[in-house]
Amino acid sequence: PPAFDPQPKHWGSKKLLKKAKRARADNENGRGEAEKESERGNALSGFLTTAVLRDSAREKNIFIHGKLADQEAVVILEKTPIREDTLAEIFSDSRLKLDMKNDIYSTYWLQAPPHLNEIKTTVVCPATEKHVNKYKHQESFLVEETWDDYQSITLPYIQEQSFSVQWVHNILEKKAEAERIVFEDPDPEAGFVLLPDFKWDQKQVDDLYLIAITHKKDIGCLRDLTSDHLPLLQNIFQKGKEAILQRYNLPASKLRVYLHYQPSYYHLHVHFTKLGYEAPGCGVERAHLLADVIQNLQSDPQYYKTRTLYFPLRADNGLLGRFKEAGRL
Ligand code: GTA
Repeated sequence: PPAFDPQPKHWGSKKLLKKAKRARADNENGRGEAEKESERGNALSGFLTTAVLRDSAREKNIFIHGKLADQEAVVILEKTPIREDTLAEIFSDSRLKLDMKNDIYSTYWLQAPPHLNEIKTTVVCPATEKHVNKYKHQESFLVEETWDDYQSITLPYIQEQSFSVQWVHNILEKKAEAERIVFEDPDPEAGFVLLPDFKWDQKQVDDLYLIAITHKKDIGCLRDLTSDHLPLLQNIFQKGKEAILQRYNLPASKLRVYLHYQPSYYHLHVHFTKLGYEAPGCGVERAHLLADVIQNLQSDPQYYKTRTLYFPLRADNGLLGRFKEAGRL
């Protein structure tokens, strides 16, 4: 396969490029901020660990709750995949310490050059209790939600309790991540912004993960969709796939394109991940293929306002408590 080039080859429009350049210059949350941050030194040096929320030897990550300058914070540390294009440098420029040798078998500790040994680090600060709970390892329960349940239990809960979507508005208004945008259709009705998900380090396409965020701000989730939204959904599907082919050389047959129900953030967005990469939340109990959503709405304009939907909730999710109180679990 061709070498993966993380530099943008294609932008949605010249206007977007100009806008992004402007944003880069004065953006408080975007790249400007990233540069200022690295000049300031290690912002995590004062981080005090309160508890390990979860860790996985197989996934090579750890989710930590702690305090950063007296504010609650969650820090996620994750080892990144070893890229084929770095192998030559790893073999030639590393230090190698023998661990053990037995007949034809030997193991070593290889100390790679620092730039090939980085840990992807995600910081949520200030973090709410809901963030802390979200990242804890917890038992899950499958919930069965009728349209009536949605209206009487789920909707009131998400109106009171859902995560802020300020980060989404920052992206749409080019106040953050403007330089990361891969494609934009600026149409206010059918338009969207396509950019790398913050779980993806963009260093290899094997775990490609982008999200398409709608310009329309009044669609929260699957339950709000009717056939009126077909032009929007078809536009995201078509142009999202085209942009990914052009930028990452990955055809539609290699993509898993889906929506989450329930999502964490109630502003409509579509996940584009590489087929074969087991992204968190890509299982059948949470992911709804965009192709299926489109067909369901074509055959019944009110499909998502009539069907019972199933989704998993973690043990201390407040919505699970509401379903229990209502005798629905
Ligand atoms: N570009 O600021 C952002 C941003 N935020 C705040 C969230 N996202 C962002 N993307 C950009 N900039 O895929 C992304 C999320 C997610 C999507 C929202 O927006 O990464 P959703 O509404 O359906 O919510 O999608 P979802 O999937 O529950 O959210 P999330 O955060 O991905 O959590 C699901 C599970 O993924 C977590 O429980 C955890 O198991 C795992 N996870 C989350 N973050 C990480 C991480 N950094 N590293 C490894 N695993 C993670």
